[in-house]
Amino acid sequence: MKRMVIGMNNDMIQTNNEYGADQIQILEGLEAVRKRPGMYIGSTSERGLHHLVYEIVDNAIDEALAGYCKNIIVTINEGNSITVIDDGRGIPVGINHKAGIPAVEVVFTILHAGGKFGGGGYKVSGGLHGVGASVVNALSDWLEVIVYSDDGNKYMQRYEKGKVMYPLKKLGMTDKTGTEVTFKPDKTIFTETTEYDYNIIKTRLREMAFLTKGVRITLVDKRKGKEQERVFHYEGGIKEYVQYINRSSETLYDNIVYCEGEKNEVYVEVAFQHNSSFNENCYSFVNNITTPEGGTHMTGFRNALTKTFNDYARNQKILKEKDSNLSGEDIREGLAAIISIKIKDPQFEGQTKQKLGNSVARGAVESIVSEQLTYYLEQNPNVAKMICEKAVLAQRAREAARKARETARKGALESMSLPGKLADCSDKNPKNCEIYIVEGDSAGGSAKTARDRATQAILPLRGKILNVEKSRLDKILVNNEIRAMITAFGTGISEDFDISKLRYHKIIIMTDADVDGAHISTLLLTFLYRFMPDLIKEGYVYLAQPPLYKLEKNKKVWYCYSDDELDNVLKEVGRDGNNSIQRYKGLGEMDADQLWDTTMDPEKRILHRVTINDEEASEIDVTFTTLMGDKVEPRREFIEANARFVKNLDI
Ligand code: 1YM
Repeated sequence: MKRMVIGMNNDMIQTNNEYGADQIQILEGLEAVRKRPGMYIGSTSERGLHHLVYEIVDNAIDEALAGYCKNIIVTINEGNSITVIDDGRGIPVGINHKAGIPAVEVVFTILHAGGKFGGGGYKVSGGLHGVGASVVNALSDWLEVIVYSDDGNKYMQRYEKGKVMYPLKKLGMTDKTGTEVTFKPDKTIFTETTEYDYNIIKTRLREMAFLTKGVRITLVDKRKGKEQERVFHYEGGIKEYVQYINRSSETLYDNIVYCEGEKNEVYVEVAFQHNSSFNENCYSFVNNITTPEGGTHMTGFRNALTKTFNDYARNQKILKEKDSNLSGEDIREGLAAIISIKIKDPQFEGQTKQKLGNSVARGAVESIVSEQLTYYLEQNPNVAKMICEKAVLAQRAREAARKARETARKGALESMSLPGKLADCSDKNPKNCEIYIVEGDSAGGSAKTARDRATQAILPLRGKILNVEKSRLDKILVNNEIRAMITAFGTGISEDFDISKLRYHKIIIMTDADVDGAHISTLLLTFLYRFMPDLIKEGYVYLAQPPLYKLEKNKKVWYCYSDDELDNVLKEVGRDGNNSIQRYKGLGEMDADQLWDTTMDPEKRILHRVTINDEEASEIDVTFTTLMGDKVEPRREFIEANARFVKNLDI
């Protein structure tokens, strides 16, 4: 088929673009993508649906990294199509020699390599030369691209299910440059949902903006009733990211330590700042993609940190000759850090391909951070001293915790001696067993009577448990309520944690539906999240849902778990004088039978599984810090903003 030649001649493309439209490797047709979408975007669930947006935004971000694009606008349109606009150079419109079609058409219709989708079909690198655009096109009901070309013309092409509808056409003149892509995901591919979630896109765009300093990303929701808009623009890049992570924490010092450099073709950027908490919040990225399992870049950073601070502490005599070295963990106590590297051919390892394997990254990060941090500490002795002093305290606490654990190991924490308050179940197969953590002795008593003794264990907790956001491990380990839980679970804690020893495959938190109950649930979840995160990640933790109301009429009983439900039942049975409505204030108001019927009977009860999404880990971390940490103002703001979910929490 003969193709129309439009716009610039080919020589111009060759000289204007280092990349050159020619070099795109043509591999296979888009049909392959439609047949096996999971291979290209991971899944066709809500996650895959959102992935389409990131693929197109990645191309605009690449243009920003190349220094040509300053603004990106992402719009969720009515009907859930997405528009992404950038003000870069515009995708080249000249003819690609090999394919005989305009480069922009190649970008959208020919599946090409670039290292993006390697090993097992996982995405392994940031948008390189529009690699993902053809995948988005293949999985869209329709897609339209408009190029505002620097030849003064506007060009457009439309595709349906990946197929070209007409040759690239000139739309007239323009005085701006850039690319505009609008696509509507194909609902025959995304069978679960085609509805976009503003908050999911917002979180990712914020992250992209932090990682690409200077770029201005606007998110607009135009859907009826959901109209809103946000702008993300950080001149400070990852330095501002660290500030953002620490926004709810007391920081140990004002500065944000920043290192940047390039070595062996690895571009490295690191920023960090300590806060007064005991948690480590380090997030690493490779080519703007998060690596939740870390890898060589993370190892390089940790090595540099440990070595540099130990050297400094020895030189300054903060560590005496007889003192042992600070451990990496001691130095990272309260650390918030971002490690972001750019590397040509990233290799990912591990089951989920989320761990960087290139050893060149370890050396590059280690050497750049060691060198620049050594200099920084010399220039900023006050900051250096604060970090060292905190690390020394952490070292002492770690030593105390080790002793506490050792004593405990001989005593209460040894799984042989279960806590006295625990009413254990008789079945010993963890798969069949569940443990109810119950607030208060009286509810605990009812639960013990109500339970199925074979499979349900009850552990009553007295009063509020220790707030682990405000204590180190040594303190935590001597707290009776916490020890009782650790012993009952059987898994041990922190470094000793071993999930294979878990004695119950359901850990069910059952608290009153009131202020104190919500607070206790949050304290318990904070403890589990900080010290036994795998329990949550593996899906073993649940929240029980006791009813809010009991409605009686003509000797019939209804339990209602929300105001809406009560309303519905009342509509059904009629609102008249024969109704008696009881509002439950606590679990203690129910007798054993009622507790069983409403909250514990596996056939009828409502359980909410507690989950963590890796991509949102940094948000969850801040949520716990906000709810349980030192600063009051962010807590008030958070609770106001999330009133629907935590309206019962006290501040
Ligand atoms: C809304 C999505 O795709 N922007 C975009 C893409 C490209 C360029 C500029 C670009 C790249 C290069 C040269 C180069 C792409 N071009 C190609 C290819 N926004 C969006 N903005 N000139 C323009 O990489 O050298 C692929 S992506 F292959 F045609 F050059």
